[in-house]
Amino acid sequence: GSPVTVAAVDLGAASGRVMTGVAGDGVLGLSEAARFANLPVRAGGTLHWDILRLYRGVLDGLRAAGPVESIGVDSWAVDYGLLDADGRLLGNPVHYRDARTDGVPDQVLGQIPAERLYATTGLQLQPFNTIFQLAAARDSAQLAAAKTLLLIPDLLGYWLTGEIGAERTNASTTQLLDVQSGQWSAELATALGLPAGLLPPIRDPGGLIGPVRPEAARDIGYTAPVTAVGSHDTASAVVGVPAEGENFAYISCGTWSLVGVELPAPVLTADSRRANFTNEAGVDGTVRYLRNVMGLWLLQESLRAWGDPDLGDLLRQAAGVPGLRAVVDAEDAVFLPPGDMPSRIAEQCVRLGQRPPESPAETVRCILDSLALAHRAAVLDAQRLSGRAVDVVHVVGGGARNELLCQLTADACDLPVLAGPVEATALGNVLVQARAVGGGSAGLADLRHLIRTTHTVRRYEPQGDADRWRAAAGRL
Ligand code: LFR
Repeated sequence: GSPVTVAAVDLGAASGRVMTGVAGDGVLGLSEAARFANLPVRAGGTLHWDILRLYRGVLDGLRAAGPVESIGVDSWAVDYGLLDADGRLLGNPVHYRDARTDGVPDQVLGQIPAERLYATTGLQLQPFNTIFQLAAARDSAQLAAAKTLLLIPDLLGYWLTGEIGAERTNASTTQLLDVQSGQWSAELATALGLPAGLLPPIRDPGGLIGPVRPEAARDIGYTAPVTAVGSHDTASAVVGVPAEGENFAYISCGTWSLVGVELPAPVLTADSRRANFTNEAGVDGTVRYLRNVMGLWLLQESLRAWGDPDLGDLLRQAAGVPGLRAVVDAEDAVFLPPGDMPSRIAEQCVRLGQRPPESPAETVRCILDSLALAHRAAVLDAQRLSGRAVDVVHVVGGGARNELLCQLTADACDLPVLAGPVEATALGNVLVQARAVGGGSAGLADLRHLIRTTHTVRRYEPQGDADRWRAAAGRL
């Protein structure tokens, strides 16, 4: 059909952006209407998201992007706001990196065995999963007063439209959704003692959430339908992977590296559980079979500790540091909380019997080698556990810009890496909206074909010595 113009709101852990997208037959373009910082705030001993500040950024961004024919919102996963019986927000959403879940997973697993939890939800164990955040808040006055839980994109969608719901891809990250039925698990909600009806009805990507309500329409300067997209940013990013066929792995590389394959059905074996692979819901009924790797967070948090020196310079120096001198386990939860990252990295190097990096350049090299090594492990495990063979690794997101990381990933995986687009998440968001508004019947393969014909990717051939990477993996 003729091209449609939509706005994609994409909130990341460090910044939010509103992109204007134009999509139609043979056409796919994206331009940035607004970008704003996302600065978490520690108050009263708790690390919060500044959600009203973010909503302000969304409204201003939509005004700059519009008028458009549809609006779609995606963000990071697992975090939520609680509404009271009047539909008012009860407090600021808590950041998934807050310490309130320390020790909580073990308590919950004492009540619900890990095997049972995996069979029900298919989800990886991460301390910050919504189920554990709710368990941490079990006896709070706030939860007692709560009538509705809304994940971050659903909360913004509610403010924009007045409509309540839980978009499926993001709901699947809570560890409260039944992977077989695709509905909330009554068993888990009861085990957690959640108020009845706290979890709103599930809605699918591509559906209409509702029109922008008059109050918000005044703020943005127009009205438009808000369309459900893959509201988990990683789900939209996977839509935005310009892959051909099915024998590909993807790395959605930003604050996190999400590494895995796309499958038609979940893998729920004991081996899969032990490898901490997750079966998150993808767009169009797919399964995002992947593992979380700590990602560029290791780098971002190190830069912060060093007073934000120039990243380009550091990366150039890091390229000159001999590789694989020291590596850390980029899936280790010690790296999860904010705080002094270079020290944590050095400590782990020492604990593993390696000489720790001394300069920032050496630390950056250690981080990139370690990420490449973790990418390798997850790509190998995904293939072994799912039976899906992989002949290429797509890197999308901000990490696709990092040439050294892309080359090291190709070397470590011993596979070609196709890097880009950087804005895969926004593209996935735009494409699902455009399909919904345009009434088309395109499948994911068609959407990806459109990305391939309108965007360039950069190819990295493996050049490393596979045995060296295998040996380095043995050190962890
Ligand atoms: C990436 C991401 C990951 C999720 C983490 C926490 O932005 O959404 O997929 O595990 O953030 O929500």
